[in-house]
Amino acid sequence: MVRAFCFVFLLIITLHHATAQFELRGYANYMPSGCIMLTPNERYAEGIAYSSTTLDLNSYFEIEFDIYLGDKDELGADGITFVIQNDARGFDAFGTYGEGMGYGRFNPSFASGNYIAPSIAIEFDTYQNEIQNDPPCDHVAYLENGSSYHEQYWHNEDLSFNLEDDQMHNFRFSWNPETQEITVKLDAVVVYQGQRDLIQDIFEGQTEVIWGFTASTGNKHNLQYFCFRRIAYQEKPADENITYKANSSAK
Ligand SMILES: [Ca+2]
Ligand SMILES: [Ca+2]
Repeated sequence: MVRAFCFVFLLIITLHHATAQFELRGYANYMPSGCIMLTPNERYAEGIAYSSTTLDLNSYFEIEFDIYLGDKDELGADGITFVIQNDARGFDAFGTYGEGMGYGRFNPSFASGNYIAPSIAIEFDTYQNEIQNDPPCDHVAYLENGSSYHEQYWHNEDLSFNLEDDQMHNFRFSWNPETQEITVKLDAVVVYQGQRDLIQDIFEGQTEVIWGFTASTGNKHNLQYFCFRRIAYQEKPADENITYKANSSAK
């Protein structure tokens, strides 16, 4: 049993600190602080930053970063998305500006317009677009395949909920390949939890995927940026782990 416990310790999650490299597109740019600006405080801007290292969906991971969505509430827009994608355009994949937040389209039924797919995304939406079923306040929602429309959203049951408060907000996204569960936390509160077979139902069997952030502004605008904090990554359990489970149950 001692040996088994040692093996479990060897599986301790590997931490990668804030050294990730990003592919930048559009208005995205490094800031003196080391954070990455996605949009300046300007009209009709769009910026995208993808990690140059892909993720393996067979592995457990948790990604943590801080996001800044601006300091103008009524006059601010549009928000940031965290995206995981396998779009044929790779690091050049982008969506529509304005309410698309650089990820989706103005209307999911439109045949035209840029969007990122196959993909999933978490949006931090700071501007109400009724056609996307946005509530009148800022909110978080889970999106798929380049559609910005969402049936459900989280706004802390507060119709004055505001993310454009000139503060950093901590965001964590985790994926558990065993249970196929996605968990999203904003400022340590669970704001989304869902079960989805990402490999089969979204990425058509592909397990190596690109991840990063998109953002845009429209007629209204804010400075928007993110600061990468951490990836916790655990490789797929090896065969020895199965042996350990068998030993454990036989004791
Ligand atoms: Ca707001
Ligand atoms: Ca919106």
